[in-house]
Amino acid sequence: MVTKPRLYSGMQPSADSLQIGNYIGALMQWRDLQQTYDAFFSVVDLHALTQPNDPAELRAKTRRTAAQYIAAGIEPSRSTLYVQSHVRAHAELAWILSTLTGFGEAGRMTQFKDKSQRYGAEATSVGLFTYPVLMAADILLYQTDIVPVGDDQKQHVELTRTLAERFNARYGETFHVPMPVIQQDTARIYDLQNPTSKMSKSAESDAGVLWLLDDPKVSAKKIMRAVTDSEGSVRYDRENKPGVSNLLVIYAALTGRQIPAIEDEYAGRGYGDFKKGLAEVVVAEFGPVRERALELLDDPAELDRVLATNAARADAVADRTLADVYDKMGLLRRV
Ligand code: AQP
Repeated sequence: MVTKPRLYSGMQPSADSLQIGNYIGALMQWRDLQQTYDAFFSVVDLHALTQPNDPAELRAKTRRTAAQYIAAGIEPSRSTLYVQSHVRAHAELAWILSTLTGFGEAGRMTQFKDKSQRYGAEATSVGLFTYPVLMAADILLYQTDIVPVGDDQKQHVELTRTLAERFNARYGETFHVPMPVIQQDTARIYDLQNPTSKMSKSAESDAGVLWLLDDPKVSAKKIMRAVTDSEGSVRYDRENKPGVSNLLVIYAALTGRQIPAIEDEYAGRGYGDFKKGLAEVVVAEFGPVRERALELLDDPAELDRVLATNAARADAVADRTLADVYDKMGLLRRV
């Protein structure tokens, strides 16, 4: 049997719904990649704890995120789709790796610098500081070959590689050293009201975010109200026409068409027509995803069962790696 190369990726359950950036930038690619990779897709709830959470809400968001993975086409019988905290080895390996990470090394992570500045010293936890070490554990537990990530996570994958190489050099060949696969810039989606900022689950205003679980009428309304410019021509120019360019990128990503072909179709027509066309595309794509996600959420016991089966599959791989790590480091085996 030829074994497929392994892939690891995840998203935080930080909102009730995923947004179209998560769909285009991650889920659509995961859906394709699961055909050729032995894929592990996690709902990274332990990472979500680096921000304040209401316990009942976190539980609900975790289920909702998993349901949206499945509704978007991640097949839990093909890929290992699980909740991070269900696999205890993540937290255990994170501790081990933290003993190999330099304090200064962790302090150089730009995402920590950005986020800690945003939250302020009082709201910045040690967990936020060690977040990249937990991410390294996520990846290394599965002997991962590739990690598809956004540009902002590249530095964390570099740290993961460094830690794997350091461990291997100190204790002998143990970890596979993973490669980041950086999502292309064209897959980056911006806020509809503020088209120079990345669309984000934690955006301050809802008006610029297209949620996967939005009612279709709401999605259409948000698109009709998206910020454009006064030129009136449907033309891609990221620098001078960020709003229209963003809408073109969404249109192209969801239809698989090239941007110039879409520009041609709407040449000489106004933004109203273009937005109406895009709203139809978005509603046609999200409608079935939303319906399927809501169906899955209607039967939480069945969803939990699927997640448990997948967690057991993840456990089997993760436990093997962790046992090897403990052994190599000289931790006494329990008999
Ligand atoms: N706007 C975006 N365009 C393209 N891809 C995006 N992703 C997120 N936003 C966009 C991709 O979705 C995955 C989600 O990763 P995450 O949940 O760990 O956090 P994130 O990247 O920080 O996403 P959000 O939506 O902005 O969440 P919050 O607000 O919680 O921080 C990643 O693969 C990411 O590249």
